[in-house]
Amino acid sequence: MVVSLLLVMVLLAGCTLFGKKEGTAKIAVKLSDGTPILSADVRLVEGSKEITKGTTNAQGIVELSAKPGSYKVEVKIEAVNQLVTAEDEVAIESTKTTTKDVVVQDLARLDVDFVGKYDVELTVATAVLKDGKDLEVAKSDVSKISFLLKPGTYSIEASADGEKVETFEIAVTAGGNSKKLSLPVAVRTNAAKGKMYRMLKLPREEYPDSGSELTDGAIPGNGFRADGWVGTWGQGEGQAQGVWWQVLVVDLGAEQEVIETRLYNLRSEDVGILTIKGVTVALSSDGVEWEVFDKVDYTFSGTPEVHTVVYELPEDARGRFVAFFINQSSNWLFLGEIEIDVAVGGEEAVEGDIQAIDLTSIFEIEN
Ligand SMILES: [Ca+2]
Repeated sequence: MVVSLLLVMVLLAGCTLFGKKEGTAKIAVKLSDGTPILSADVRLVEGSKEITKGTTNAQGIVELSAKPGSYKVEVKIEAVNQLVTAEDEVAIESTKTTTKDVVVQDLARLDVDFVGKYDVELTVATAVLKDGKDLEVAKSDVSKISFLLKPGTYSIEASADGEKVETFEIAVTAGGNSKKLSLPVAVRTNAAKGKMYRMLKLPREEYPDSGSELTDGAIPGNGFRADGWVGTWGQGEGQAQGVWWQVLVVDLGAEQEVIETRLYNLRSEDVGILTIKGVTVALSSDGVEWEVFDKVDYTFSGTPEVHTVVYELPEDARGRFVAFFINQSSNWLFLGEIEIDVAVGGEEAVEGDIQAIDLTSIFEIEN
């Protein structure tokens, strides 16, 4: 008992007499303009012996503890295509935190943000950094990229949808460099979902519309008895024998850049339900003035029952109301869903009322 108590006293005394308590070096690794350097490896070295090490955090800071004394600070940074090093010194005092900035000269950080049409953040399929010589660093599926590199002139080749490749020349100076690179690519969304629509020829009793079947986001299954098919008859007043059609209009709620429409329709040949023969699309911002685009014929291939009739609008076509003139192959038209892709970020508020639209006047209907 006495012996162990003595031992404790000796140990306590030893601490204060022979070993001083540790202190901390708070080391900030920066570029010449103060931009923090993340993920830099930092070592405290005494003579040639490594005492402790760490990696800088998102603020470019690492805290290293060691006994009081003077140390060499060694910094290693993985830059593009090369390892960059820097050295400095720090004096650590017992129980204190010493702040030390290590500034790395002649190094740059390049932060790139990709945006598409309407400044919407874009994920590029590939971004390739080049320096005009042998350097080539590719990154895939990114919306933001960051490089640590030597100051100089670089180029970035970006492709967003596989087809559109743009090359940007970038002058990079020592310190932080932020660039926003804009690609002529729209981010798409189906704006018809949940929206109101009207059709000229109302659904038949047997295949009714709850009022939202065509924009509820659900595509019905095969067979005319499957849930969600809205059946209308193409026959109507004033029509020539053997010509069947329907007029439909969707209210997107705001003016949009319309890229593509898709009409899901049923072909069940044995019961006389055939695919759409052709579609004409018209756009309007107020529901009164219409821009009518060219008719697109649909030729079905294969045997699937559910067909998708795709209509691509010319570039920069805009409207709040999207009208369809549907040429049918037979008297029956079974529609299950309407999708209208618009460019995200391009909406603009406009006045209009879908109920006030005269559905018979949009297209020059041949009687
Ligand atoms: Ca549906």
